[in-house]
Amino acid sequence: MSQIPLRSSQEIRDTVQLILDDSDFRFWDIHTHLFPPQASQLVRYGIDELLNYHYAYRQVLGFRRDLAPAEYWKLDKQTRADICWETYFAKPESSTIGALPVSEGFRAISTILSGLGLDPNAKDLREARNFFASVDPLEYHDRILDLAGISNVVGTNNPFDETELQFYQSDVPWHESFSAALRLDDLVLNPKFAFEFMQTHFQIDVSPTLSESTIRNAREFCVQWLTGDNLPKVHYVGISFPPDFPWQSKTDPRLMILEQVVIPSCVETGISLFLMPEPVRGLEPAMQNAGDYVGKMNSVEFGRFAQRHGDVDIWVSPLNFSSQYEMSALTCVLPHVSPWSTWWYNHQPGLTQQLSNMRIEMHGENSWLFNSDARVLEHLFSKWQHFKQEFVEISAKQMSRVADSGYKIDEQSIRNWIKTLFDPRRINRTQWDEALRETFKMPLNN
Ligand code: HDL
Ligand code: ZN
Repeated sequence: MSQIPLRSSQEIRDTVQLILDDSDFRFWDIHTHLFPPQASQLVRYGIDELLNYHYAYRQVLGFRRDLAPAEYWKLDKQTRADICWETYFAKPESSTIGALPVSEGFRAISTILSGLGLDPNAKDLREARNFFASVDPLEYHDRILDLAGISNVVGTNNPFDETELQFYQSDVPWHESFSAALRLDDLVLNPKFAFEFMQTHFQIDVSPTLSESTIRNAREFCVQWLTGDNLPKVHYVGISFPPDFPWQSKTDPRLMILEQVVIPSCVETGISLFLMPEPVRGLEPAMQNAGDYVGKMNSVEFGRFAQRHGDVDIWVSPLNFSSQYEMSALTCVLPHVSPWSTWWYNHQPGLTQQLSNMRIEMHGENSWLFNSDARVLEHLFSKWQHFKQEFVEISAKQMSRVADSGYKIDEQSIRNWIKTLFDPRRINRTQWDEALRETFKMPLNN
């Protein structure tokens, strides 16, 4: 690999592009909502899924005000997809109204179709539907991972979901690309439901009074899910929180469960915690999955909460863009807290640029820059493809600045830097500490 110093920003940009285009260079997608192709009842792919995803229909319902949501939902899935297509892709002749697939949600669909050799300019969905009807789910899964340049996919695995649980308790094998994240929103935010579920489905003795035995049994339940056989390797516990989550009210059952059940299970197993504050769930039920809004958390209270838990690695991804700045500041203060990627409303190229530059400039490598959050398989491809387009610009700019300062940048150092930013061992403290000890020879306290 070349160690000749790169000088011009064009040379640096070309080198970054070369590294990202290298087919041996594969990313881990560390937060998705995907399931292995074998779990057929949970897998979503194809044009009708894409056009019925909330990124797409929320826009149709915003632009096509002639369609009331209540009427829209009475239509079947294919008709809804056809409406989407007609509005954004089919370019009706003799019309002076011209919506384009310019938003991130629709550009993604154009990228996906082009990447699969289908025509995003087609007049209707016949060709696309025929194609998706003919794919073999297993082969297709691998094809999408190849297109996306992804080697490994981390799912989101909720033991309190009946359909998911059926799969976890079955003998159906997992695809080798998958590993897991334990999703515990129900346990923390809706303990009444979670405890009933634990009693009914696992015969575990737990009660809403949060007695000592309840805490102990719930903790055992978590440890069992983090280390047992139901899931492939679990990398972290994921939880989303409303903006007004009581980070300081020690008598609030939700905080008690988080601090007395979930966090001790993470500490015991050496598994990280991934927190997603600020969604306001179901503000507009008529919008279905697009009906969640965003609020603003109290970052100081969150910081004090995180400060109390230096024994667990905390990754945090607030939904409110403005809170991202506060989380970057927090990682400068609390080294066990790191900002993590973005989701939902922040998954836009302009915001990715802004946020990634801020993070790199403020705290170098101490964040995780991207995950897809894909629920429909093809989003893995469009989101990574679009991210990489932005990342070339981001890293070329940052590397050029370092080169301008007099520090020598070559292909190897850029490659190592990108690999470090996306090194999956970073998700887990124990693994990462080991990797760092192997690399840096300075004596450290164990
Ligand atoms: O709660 C989460 O994990 C989020 O990432 C949501 O799933 C996400 O915003 C979503 O609904 N994406 O489609
Ligand atoms: Zn998610």
